[in-house]
Amino acid sequence: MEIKRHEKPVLVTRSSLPPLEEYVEMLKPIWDSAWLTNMGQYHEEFKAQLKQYLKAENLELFVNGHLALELGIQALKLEGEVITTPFTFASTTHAIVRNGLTPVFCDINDRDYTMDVEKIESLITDKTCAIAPVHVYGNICDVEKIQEIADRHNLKVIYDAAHTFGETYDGQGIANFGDISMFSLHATKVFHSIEGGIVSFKDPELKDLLYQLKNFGITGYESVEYVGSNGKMNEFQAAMGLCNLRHLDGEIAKRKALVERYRERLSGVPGIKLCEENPRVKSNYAYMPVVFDGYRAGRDEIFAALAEHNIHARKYFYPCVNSYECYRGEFSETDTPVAAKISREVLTLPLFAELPLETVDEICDIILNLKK
Ligand code: T4K
Repeated sequence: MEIKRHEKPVLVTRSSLPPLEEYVEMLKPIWDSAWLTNMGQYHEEFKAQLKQYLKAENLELFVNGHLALELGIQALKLEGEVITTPFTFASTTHAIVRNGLTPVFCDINDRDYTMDVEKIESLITDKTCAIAPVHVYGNICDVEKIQEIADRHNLKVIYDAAHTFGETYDGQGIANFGDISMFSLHATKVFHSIEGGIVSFKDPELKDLLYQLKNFGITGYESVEYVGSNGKMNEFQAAMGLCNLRHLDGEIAKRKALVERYRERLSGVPGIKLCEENPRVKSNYAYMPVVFDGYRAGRDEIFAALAEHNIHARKYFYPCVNSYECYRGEFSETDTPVAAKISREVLTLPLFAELPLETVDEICDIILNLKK
């Protein structure tokens, strides 16, 4: 049967929104108090609820995920080299570089595309101060091995946990691993506050510093002790986060059903690789990455075939960070061959709570019916 072109574009994701009335109701107290930002009532309430949901003792809120990561790294007061992954969004590396630190790229494994822990130690030098892995697509890194290496070499561990809101590992909130973890609450994420970010941290002493760094480094009415930034989450964001949190479990359940359908249809097909599932992880079903390795059509052909039907997958994450224009001459993707290969073969398929199951079937049909 011929698959019709969609009239409206099917995009890689679509922000979940609460019922409009629910959000409008939340806005009334903001109007009454005229307190719009700078750590208002919703900010505090949101923080308290997030601690519960994430099963995390220590966390701070930020205006977006990137600034959260940048300021989280600043709070650790590091110098030197940070071992990180090139298979990520621009933010991870930029946050390192904007802190005056030097990224050192470690390759990824080809099972779940997180940092290859067997390759970390050979990259450690006397300048290394931290390891900054990414739980990419919500796939949890080998947190035990990474911590063991960090402990042995006295290094900090900074997780870019942008994709992992609400996930657990052996029942433990993922926020509890490493020295800090950053969660993105961007509109495109499983859970969002329009824009937003969280830093969870192990050392409770970081609490005041993180709070001050997101508020220009101000430490009192007449004192500014740090060169901080403006990273404050406003009340409209916090209100959106509070509303969305009420609906989150239902949203994740819908995503789960869609991912299961994708997996049912695409797994076991020669040339198509899906991420290995980790039974220790409770997933949030953030992304649907598919790798085409030796399939009868290449990644770019599949991308184009879907686009002909007005279905727009994305090439997250292509190109690798170590081949960006802004880092040209400094790094090379030939140093991380697995990341370079996967980034040329991966496509993230549309996935969002309101995506109809029939569209998942159409996407799979388009992929599976492609002629050579
Ligand atoms: N670390 C990692 C590993 C990350 O992936 C990210 C962000 C960060 C750090 C930094 O966190 P934030 O500072 O962003 O909190 C998107 C997101 O903007 C970005 O948050 C995300 N990663 C990245 C993977 O994806 P783009 O440039 O692809 O976004 P865009 O505008 O093309 O949107 C993608 C699709 O989302 C659209 O086709 C439709 C849908 N969409 C988009 C927006 C803006 C909506 O449904 N609603 C919206 O409001 O980066």
